[in-house]
Amino acid sequence: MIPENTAIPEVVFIGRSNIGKSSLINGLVNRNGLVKTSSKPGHTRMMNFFKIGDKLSLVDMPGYGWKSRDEWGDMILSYLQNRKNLRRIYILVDPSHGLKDSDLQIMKLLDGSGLSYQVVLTKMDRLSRTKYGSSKAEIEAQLVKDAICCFPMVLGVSSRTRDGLDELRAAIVKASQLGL
Ligand SMILES: Nc1nc2c(ncn2[C@@H]2O[C@H](COP(=O)(O)OP(=O)(O)OP(=O)(O)O)[C@@H](O)[C@H]2O)c(=O)[nH]1
Ligand SMILES: [Mg+2]
Repeated sequence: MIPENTAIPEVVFIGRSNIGKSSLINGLVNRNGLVKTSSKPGHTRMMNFFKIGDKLSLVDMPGYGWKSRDEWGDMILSYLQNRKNLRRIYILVDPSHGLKDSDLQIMKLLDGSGLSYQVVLTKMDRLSRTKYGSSKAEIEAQLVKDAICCFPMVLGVSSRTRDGLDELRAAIVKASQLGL
């Protein structure tokens, strides 16, 4: 169930199934097991809202590009387009695989609706520094070419090693204008 529009700022994490959305929310709030994760794609089936005190909501989404693309599109696009308190959309991308067609399709939809988003690369721990760096550069070049409403800075995280989480938290605070 989607809570009514509230005044509490919200940020949402979207991306393909198994990309690490739910793990990232656990990492950000420092509570493993708050959100259920799984090595099987398609684990999260509904939108889940996690309130951080009464200041901020982190929203977990079912993955796209796995079985339920149509359902995903209708339900989630209408949420993204109508949510007044939504401060940023984070699109999670695996740097081992790069941008997939499904990512580009979603970005096109967001561009078409004038919704801004920022790309976060997940599972950084799986790549060497060099491989991560070259994948990030390639993704950034593609975004400059193909994406319109993309926030220019690409962030990187590992929920496993906790690398990049502080930078992402700072970005969320800034995007949400929390002024903590
Ligand atoms: N190595 C590594 N594995 C990770 C990381 N984050 C998540 N994983 C693994 O990736 C798998 C999927 O993680 P989830 O967080 O459930 O992914 P999700 O995007 O929520 O997936 P759906 O709910 O199916 O859309 C799990 O086996 C996690 O343990 C990470 O930073 N590093
Ligand atoms: Mg999930």
